Amino acid sequence: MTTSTQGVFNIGAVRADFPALAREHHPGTPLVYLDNAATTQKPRQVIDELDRYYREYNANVHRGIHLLSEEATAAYEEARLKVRRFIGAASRREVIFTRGTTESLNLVAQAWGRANLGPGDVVLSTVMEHHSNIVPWQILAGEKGFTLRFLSVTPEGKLDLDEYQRILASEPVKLVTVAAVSNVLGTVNPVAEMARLAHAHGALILVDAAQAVPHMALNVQSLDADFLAFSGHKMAGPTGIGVLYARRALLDAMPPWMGGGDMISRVTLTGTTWNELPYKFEAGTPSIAEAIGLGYAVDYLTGLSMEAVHAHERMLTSYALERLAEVPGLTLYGPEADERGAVVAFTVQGIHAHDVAQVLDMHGVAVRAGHHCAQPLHDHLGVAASARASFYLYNTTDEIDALIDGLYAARRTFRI
Ligand code: 7TS
Repeated sequence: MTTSTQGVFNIGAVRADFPALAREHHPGTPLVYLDNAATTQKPRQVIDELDRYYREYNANVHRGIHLLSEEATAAYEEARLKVRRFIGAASRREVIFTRGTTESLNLVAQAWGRANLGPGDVVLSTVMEHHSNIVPWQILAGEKGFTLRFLSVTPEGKLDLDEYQRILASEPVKLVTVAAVSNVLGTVNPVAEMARLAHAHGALILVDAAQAVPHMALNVQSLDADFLAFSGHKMAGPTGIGVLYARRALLDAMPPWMGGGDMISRVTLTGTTWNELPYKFEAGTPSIAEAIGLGYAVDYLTGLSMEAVHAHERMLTSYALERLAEVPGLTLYGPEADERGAVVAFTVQGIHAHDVAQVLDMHGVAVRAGHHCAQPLHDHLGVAASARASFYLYNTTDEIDALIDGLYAARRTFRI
């Protein structure tokens, strides 16, 4: 494993921050972790703070007047401020902590969608979405009677902006909901341009940034997003914590989704008034340790700089695309390196994607195989499953070489 400086930061020092990367995969085989689109590993800075929280200041937030509760509340709210700065939100009140992208998307559907969508309205999504940006809309469309439409994907794995403009110009689109980066094709969608066009036609835009916020500098105001969702666990943070960013005016007008503790101002047996933002949307005891951990992940990423993270991942992705193209019988999905994030999905002729992943696993290389929660996209591609390698800031070109060696081994195993 290389420990030399690679890309724009010291990769050896970065790798040393992630304890899991030092473990063996199987006895005697180093771990090559290339399943970062599913979840990333965590640096000791995050792990240590989770540990410290439970050892030293574990308490519920926004409730007690005792010292521990004050410390926990301060740390939880400090994490919100870190996230606010990281995504460039105008106010901390626009940063709502959820359990993850899935919950954030469901929150928009159930709170904003339920109050604003009905027969005659169109919600415009895309064929390349993760199920979590399709199913909540299908559930709601069944109840509220609006139409759910999907933009198609070109042979290069991109959205067709002409089709987008045609639909916006001719149909009563109220909401566009689109992934900033596809978790299968890796396509970086032109969400700023899509936001501009949506607004020009009186529609709002919801950006699923689960595969974007962890990998590139992103600013919700320059993007002009109305709603934006992401998960902590895909950006070196803990599981069980995510974010919904939304414009304040939208949040003010939206009814709450879940009812319970902390989201109320005054409850009587005949009625209830809501707490101020963002608490109106944070019912119940939140993921306190996880939010604090996310704040430390944000510090970690900021310390490296998102520009450096992005540059490193672009270098890895270009190298991976180049090397994968050498493998006989391999089909790559998605656009060229300069138009994609750090995700590479592929199939190998004559070998099922699960078998590819299994042979790679025997060689210590962790990738995901299957439909990656994007079945409509796989239907569109005409394959039931693909194998997927996805990179993060700690991966190296040596690890991509290990992936390629594993693929040649798979070809030998299956005598192809
Ligand atoms: N949207 C996109 C684009 C995603 O990639 C994922 C998770 C989600 C939403 C849902 O995020 P969650 O944190 O709420 O689960 N994607 C993947 C994946 O590609 N492999 O495992 C999870």
